[in-house]
Amino acid sequence: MSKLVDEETRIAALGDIRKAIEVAGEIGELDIIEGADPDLEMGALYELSLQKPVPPVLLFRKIKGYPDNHRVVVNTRASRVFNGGIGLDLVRSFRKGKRKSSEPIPPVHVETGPVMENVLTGNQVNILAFPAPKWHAGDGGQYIGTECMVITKDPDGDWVNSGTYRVSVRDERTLSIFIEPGKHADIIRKKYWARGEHCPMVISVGQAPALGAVSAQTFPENVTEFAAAGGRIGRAIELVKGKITGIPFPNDCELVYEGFMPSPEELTMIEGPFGEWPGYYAATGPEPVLQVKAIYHRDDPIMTASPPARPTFPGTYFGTAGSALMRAASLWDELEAAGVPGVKGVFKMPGGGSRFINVIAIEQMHAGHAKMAGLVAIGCGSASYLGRITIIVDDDIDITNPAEVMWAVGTRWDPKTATDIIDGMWTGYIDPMLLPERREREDLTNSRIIIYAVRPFAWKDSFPKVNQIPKEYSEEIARKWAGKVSFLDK
Ligand SMILES: Cc1cc2nc3c(=O)[nH]c(=O)nc-3n(C[C@H](O)[C@H](O)[C@H](O)COP(=O)(O)O)c2cc1C
Ligand SMILES: [Mn+2]
Repeated sequence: MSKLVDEETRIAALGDIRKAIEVAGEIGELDIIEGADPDLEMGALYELSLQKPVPPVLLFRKIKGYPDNHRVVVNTRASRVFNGGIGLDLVRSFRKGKRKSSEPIPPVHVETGPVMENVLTGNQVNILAFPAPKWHAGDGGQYIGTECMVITKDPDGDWVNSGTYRVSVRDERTLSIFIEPGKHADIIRKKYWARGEHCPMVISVGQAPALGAVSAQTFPENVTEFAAAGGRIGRAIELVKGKITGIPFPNDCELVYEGFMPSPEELTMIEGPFGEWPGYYAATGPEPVLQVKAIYHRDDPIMTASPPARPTFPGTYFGTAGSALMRAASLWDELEAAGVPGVKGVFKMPGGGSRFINVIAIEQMHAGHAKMAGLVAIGCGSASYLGRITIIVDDDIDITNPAEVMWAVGTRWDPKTATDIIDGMWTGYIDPMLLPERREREDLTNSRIIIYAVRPFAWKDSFPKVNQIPKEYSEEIARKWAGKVSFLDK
């Protein structure tokens, strides 16, 4: 982890967006940008920042056309406030059992909080008053929600779910939300619709980094993301209830919308297209909308944003806002929970974003071990949606280095005998390779390949030895010849 920020400060920043921005300033990782145009200019500046492997926090204020103190912040979670480098240690630090306080802490209900500084209802509701950037030229709308929380409550129980799903502005009182079929808010909203009711919903578009993180992460059904966030910051998230729907939301959110979502039979609007993280415009079509009945906001709200960019920018190697790293950690947790032994590392290959290319290093223990890891990886909860390639390698491979992974594929993989291709897996509309006939039939499935690039277990001990000067000897020789052989000093 970064040596710049101590653990206590980091946890405080994780629980408070304003603190996170302050810390970014203190360590020289904050750029305050005044006067940028929300129509494409902010998006271009953001994408430029992703050329840095660990991008700085960009805080936009005095946004053209909006009140000076309505601010937008990007890169908070991807910044050096939370990430010190780009190795496997970072993945480890995101893992469940490896955190200081990994036990969930249930949220508590309180009467009020800063989010109630302004309560707007009835004719006061005007979504257009808040800066909603058009991030990319091809976008069919202004997207106010990219690092947001869409909060719904199971009508059959206590489960309150928070998921990040993109949100765009339709008009003064209407928001579009794109929720892939099968995501938790989709499962919950359908329960209301089956009863002939509109789905009550709350959307926060500015909140603590910990809340953004858990909302983008896949937890099992019936698990409340707020409890997971509480565990990470070591204190209960404080919730207030929406005055119209009773749906709870954190009391220090920056800007919150509350309303109802009628069923698609009753009302839809065209959503998208939107420049998506795989690097394309794939999903667009009629989607249900949120009819906003109330807005709550702090006096000088900060909208958190994490607009998608193609996963070839260095800043996205952990996925936009750190998702690749987080999803690698979740996959690692789930492999172990499923009983796969000897997992030494899990990483997401640069270029594949947070989902397309999994790489798993194992210390092979028995026949069929690699297959066990591969099949669990493509089927488990956190990696099932929208995958493509899973590569299993031996643990002598540095899986954070794509050249090493490709070396294993090139030299330890027999395509004919060491491959599984499995069809009918869960994908979504944003998959650019969703086959056209499947897209038309709403058959949101794709196929996966598992590449077993490991020394075959049965003859691994007689597998050709690796040709490399041992690291210790190499270092010893480098020391010995330093100052005498010029390339060694360069
Ligand atoms: C920046 C960002 C944007 C996202 N946008 C969407 C989206 O528009 N639609 C969607 O279904 N999932 C989106 N996701 C993925 C979901 O947040 C993720 O699958 C999460 O697990 C959803 O919560 P749930 O598991 O409670 O359904 C996004 C993730 C991130 C990090
Ligand atoms: Mn969930």
